[in-house]
Amino acid sequence: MSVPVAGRASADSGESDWHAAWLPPAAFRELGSRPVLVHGDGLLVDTVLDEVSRACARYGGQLWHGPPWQVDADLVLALREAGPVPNAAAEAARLGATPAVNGTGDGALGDEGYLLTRASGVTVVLADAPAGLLYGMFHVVRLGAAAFDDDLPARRHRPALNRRMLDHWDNVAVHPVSGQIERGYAGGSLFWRDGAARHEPARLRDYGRLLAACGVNAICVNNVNVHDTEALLLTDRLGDVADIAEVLRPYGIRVHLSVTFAAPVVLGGLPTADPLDERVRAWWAAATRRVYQRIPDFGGYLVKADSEGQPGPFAYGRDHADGANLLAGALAPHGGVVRWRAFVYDHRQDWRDRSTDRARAAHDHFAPLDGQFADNVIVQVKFGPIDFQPREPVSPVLAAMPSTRLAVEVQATQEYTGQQRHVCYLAPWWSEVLRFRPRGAAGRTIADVAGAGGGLVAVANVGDDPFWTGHPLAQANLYAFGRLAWDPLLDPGAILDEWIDLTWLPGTTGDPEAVRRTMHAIMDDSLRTYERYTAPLGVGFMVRPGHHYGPDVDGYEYTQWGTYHFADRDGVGVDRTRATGTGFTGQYPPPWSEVYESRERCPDELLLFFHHVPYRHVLHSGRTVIQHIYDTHFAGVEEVAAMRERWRLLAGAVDPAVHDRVAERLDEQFRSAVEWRDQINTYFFRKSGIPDAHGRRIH
Ligand code: GCV
Repeated sequence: MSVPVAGRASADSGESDWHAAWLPPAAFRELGSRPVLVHGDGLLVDTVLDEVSRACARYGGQLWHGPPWQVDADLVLALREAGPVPNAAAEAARLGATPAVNGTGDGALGDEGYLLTRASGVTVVLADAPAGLLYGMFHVVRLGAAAFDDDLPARRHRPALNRRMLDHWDNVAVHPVSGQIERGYAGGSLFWRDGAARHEPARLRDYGRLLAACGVNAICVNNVNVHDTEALLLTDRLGDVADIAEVLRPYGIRVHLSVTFAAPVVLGGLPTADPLDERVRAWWAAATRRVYQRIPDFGGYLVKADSEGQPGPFAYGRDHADGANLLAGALAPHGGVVRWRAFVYDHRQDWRDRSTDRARAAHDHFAPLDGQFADNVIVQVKFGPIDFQPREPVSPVLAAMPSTRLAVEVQATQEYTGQQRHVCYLAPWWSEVLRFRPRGAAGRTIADVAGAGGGLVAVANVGDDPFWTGHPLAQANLYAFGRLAWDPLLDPGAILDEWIDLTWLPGTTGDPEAVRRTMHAIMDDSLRTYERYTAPLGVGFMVRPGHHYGPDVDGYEYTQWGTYHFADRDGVGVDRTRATGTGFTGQYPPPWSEVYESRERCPDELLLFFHHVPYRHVLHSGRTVIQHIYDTHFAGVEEVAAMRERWRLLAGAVDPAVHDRVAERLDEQFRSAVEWRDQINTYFFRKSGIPDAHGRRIH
C-alpha cells in the first residue's frame, strides 16, 4: 500500500528540510474544521490565534477573536479575565457557575493551568494566563475528535512541576573532542554552527512549538562544559542569546545560560573568582543586570563547578553553597534562579584505591550543605549516583536535602543507551525513578521532591537532523519527557499512544492500528532489551572509553574515572555496603539503607551495583548470576531481531524516508547487540570458566 509522505514542518511553504515530528498539520484537523472563538490578549494568545487561524485556513474552520462576535462556536478558548464570552455555556463555565467548574478543586488555574470542559455542545478552555490557553489548545489537539465528545469530563489541568527544562549540551564553536554538541547524536546544533549563531528562526520556532505542545517551558542553550567561545554568551555574545529568547518566548519558553564560574577572571579581567570577594560579587551583579536589560524574562544560570575540570569555588577554599549563593545574589533582584549541578566527583581516581567511591561523591559534597543555599538556588541532581546508566539506584541526594530546592536531571540524549542508533524508549525508566519513594512506602516520591523544588530537567536529544533526533523513534523520548514533567503520574504506554496519535496520523499513515501495535511492540520494553544485552545487573559502564558506544568490558577498569566492576575469576560487582565496602548504602535512609546493604534483599537488577558476588550466587529469579548473564544476552539479541522484523513489515505503511532511517538504525542495533552479547558472554565465560547451562555457543 502506498501513502502520502508525512507532513513537513513548515507545511505552508512546503520548503523546509526537516520533518514535522509530532504535530504535522493533520494533527489540527478536528480543531481546524470548526468555528473557534479565542478571547483574550497577550503574546501567547497571539500564538494560539496563529495556530488556530492556520488550522482553520487549512481545514475550513472559522476563527473569531474578541467582540463583536456573531458566532456559534464549537470551541471557546478564553482568558477568564478577558470578560464575557458570547456563548451561554462557556460564560457559565467562565463564571464558575457550572458544576463542571465547581467540581474541580479550588478553581485556581495558576500561570499555566487551564480548565477543559464541555457544556451544551461547546468545548471550553479557560485559563487565567496566556500560557494556560496555549497548553489548553494543545490539549484539545491531543484529544482530536474526543475533545468534542459530549461526555468529555470537566477537569482542571495544572502542571505538577513548574519547571520543565531541557539542557542543551551545544557548543557554539565546534569543540575538538566533543564536537558541535557534546553527546549529541542528531547532527548539528539548532542554535549554533561553526562558532556563530545560526539565526534560523523558522526551525527554532518549530522547535519551540514542539516543546510547548508537550509542556517544556525552559531551555538552556549551551553546554555545561563552558569553553572559551561559549563563555562570551554572557557578555559579548549576549545578543545571540536574546535572539533565541525572542523566538521561543511566544511558546512560553524561558531561556537559560550555562556560565563558567571563572567568568570574572576570563571575561572580567579580575585576578580572582572568589565568591566572597566584593569585586567578584559586583562583577556578577553588573553582568547579570545587563543580561536582564536584554532579556527581561531570562531564566537564570546553569553551573557545573569543580567537576570534570570545570572551575569552581574549591580553588578559593569555598564550598558549593558559597559558589551558588554568589550567583543567586546577582540573579535574585531580577527573579532568576541559579541551577547548580551536584554532579561533582573525583575524576582523577586511582583504581587501586578501594576507599574512594564515585557513587558517594554527590552526597558527600552536598548533603552537609542542606539549608545553606539561597532561596533562588536549585541544586540539580542526576537521577542516579553515577552517570545516566540504563540501571542505577536513585541518587540518595534526593532524599538528603529537605531544606534545599532540588531538580532531578535525566538524559534524553542517549549517551549510555545506544546513542540514538538503538531504539530505547526511556519514559518507563523515568517514570520508575519519579515514582520511587526514597523513604519507603509512606514517604514522598521523587516527583514530589522535584515538584516542591526545581522540577525535572533532561539533557536534550535534538539536533538539526531532518528527523530532529537522528533516530525518528527517539522523538518519543523528547515528547515523553515534557509530558512526564507536566504530570509524572502519566503512564508511559499512554504517553507513547499520544505521541503515536500526534505523529503517525491517519491520512499520512497506512493501517494506523498496525503502526500503533508495532510501535508498542518495538518500544515499550526497549530500554530493558538494551539492558539485557549490555552491562548486567546494575554494574554499569562496560562501554568503550571516550565516546561510550559499544562494548569494552574492561575499557574503564583501570582508568581514573571511578567506574569499575571488579570482575575476577571468582565474582563480579562493587561492594558498596557499610559492612565490608565503601559504605555508600549508608547514604540512604531506611528502608533502602537496609535493603541495599543486604545481599539477600537487594533487588536482582541492582545486585552488582551494591555487592561483589560469586558467579554462582543465586538470584531471586532462581538463576545464578553467570547464567543470568548468558540468558539475558542471548535473549536481548533475539528481541532486537524481532524488533527489526516487526519494523520491516511496516514498509509501505509509513513515510518511506522514516522507514528507511529506522530500518538502517535497527540494522546497526542488531550488529551492536550481537557484539555486546559476544563480548560480555565470552568475557564472563573466560573469567569464570562456567559453561552455559544450555550449551549455546560462547566464543
Ligand atoms: C557535559 C558525563 C558525560 C559528559 C558530561 C557530564 C556532565 O560525564 O560523559 O560528556 O559533560 O556527564 O553531565 O557534566
